Amino acid sequence: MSTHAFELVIRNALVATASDTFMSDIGINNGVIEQMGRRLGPGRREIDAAGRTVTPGGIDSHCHLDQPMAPPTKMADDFDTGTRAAACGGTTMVIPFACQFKGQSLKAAVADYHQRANGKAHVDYAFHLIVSDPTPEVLNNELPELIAQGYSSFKIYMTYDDLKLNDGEILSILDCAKQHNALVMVHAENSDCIEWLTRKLEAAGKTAPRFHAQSRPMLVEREATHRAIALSELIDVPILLVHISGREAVEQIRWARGHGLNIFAETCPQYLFLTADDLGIDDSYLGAKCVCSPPPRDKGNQSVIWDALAEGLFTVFSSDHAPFKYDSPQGKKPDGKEVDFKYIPNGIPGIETRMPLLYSEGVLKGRITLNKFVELTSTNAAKAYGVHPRKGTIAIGADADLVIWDHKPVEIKNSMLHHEPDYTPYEGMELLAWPGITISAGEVVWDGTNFYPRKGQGRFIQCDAPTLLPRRVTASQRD
Ligand code: DUC
Ligand code: ZN
Ligand code: ZN
Repeated sequence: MSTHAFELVIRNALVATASDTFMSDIGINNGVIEQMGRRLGPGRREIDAAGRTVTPGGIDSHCHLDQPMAPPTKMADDFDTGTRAAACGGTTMVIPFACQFKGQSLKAAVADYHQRANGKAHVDYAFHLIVSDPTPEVLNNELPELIAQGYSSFKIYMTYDDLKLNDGEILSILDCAKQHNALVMVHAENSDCIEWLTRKLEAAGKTAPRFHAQSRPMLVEREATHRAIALSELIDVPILLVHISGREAVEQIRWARGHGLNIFAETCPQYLFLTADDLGIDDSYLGAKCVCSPPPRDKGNQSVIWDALAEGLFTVFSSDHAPFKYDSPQGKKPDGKEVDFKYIPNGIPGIETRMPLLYSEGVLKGRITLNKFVELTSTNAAKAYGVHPRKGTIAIGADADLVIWDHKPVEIKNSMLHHEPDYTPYEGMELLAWPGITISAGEVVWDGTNFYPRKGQGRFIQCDAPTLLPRRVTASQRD
């Protein structure tokens, strides 16, 4: 019989959850937190965390990995390299998207995405769905069955020709989500305005990467955000607005909340640390590196996003990691060419930098509390996507997914990151901290210097209904 009470004990941790900060040891067996308290029994392996903060592993609830794209474009990260980078940046669960092509069955999209993930992930994962073709079969049969099987969230688009839905289609999807207790994530930008502005810019010869930002001004996000809120109000179902970029959209969300509507929202690092100027580096094609949608705005909008994070307007902080190489015919230079902005693949890498950016610039610089950091990077995502309390907190019975933080100066360089893209938009930024140890299901997967692969050991996690709000019950069920 083993003389060890635990496979792993983390001693003297300053544990932070979304609500509390306290000193504790953490005793781990079989990948699960079995005991917490002071002076726990011995572990086969022990880590002394004295003087260091321990938070729940991050949940990156908006990232794109190996999502099928129209050739020549191809995402640079798959479930192997994407979850490797996630782990080294303190993220222990990812939720990328199984994307339905128009004309495709949703179940076929899910089956294909499982093939892509199978045997590759180093940390646990779940899938959101992207619904681009809400046929009666999808709405009446596929979605209800998939929700019951553990896919309880789906993203819909109000822009992008191959994905966008009209308002009637959006209403049908919201109604389905209401009936089956799922959460709809909305990409809110007005498609017709973007198309019209793009044509005007092209006619004026304004096709460099920096004009991407001018083709999608804040107004187009504000209008679509307002419309999405109205559609959700009409159906009386919560929605989560993704990648909110600045003041005008924040105002819409604040208005909705003020009127008692259950509107949730997400923002991302690019809206705190980049501006539209980053799309115009030297007025050269380099700006393509930061082309994403919605585009980064300006310093004033960055402040609005910081304030809204601190105040609790945002529910989750995700990366929207959409990984393309800059100098690649499959990436930002389709077929090897410097193309007009409208043909540049949208998205930037950020799965590894998301947690350290917010910890350093948010917590250590006094903009948000440590508990707010935990809520935004882990706990609320676990609740929104139905994996709490197994994920998203540090508690007896929860998965042992943890980050032990090192407070030390770190200059971000792409060469130290573990993703595949050949750049990071945050090159040269100086941070005050980095994950010193990441633990996934009780195993050290990153020790601050080395990555310890767990390829194929990352598990597919079925998602239950969201628990951000009390469960809806009818009057007869209540009485
Ligand atoms: N915008 C999206 O909506 N998804 C991926 C990347 C991006 O820029
Ligand atoms: Zn989007
Ligand atoms: Zn996205």
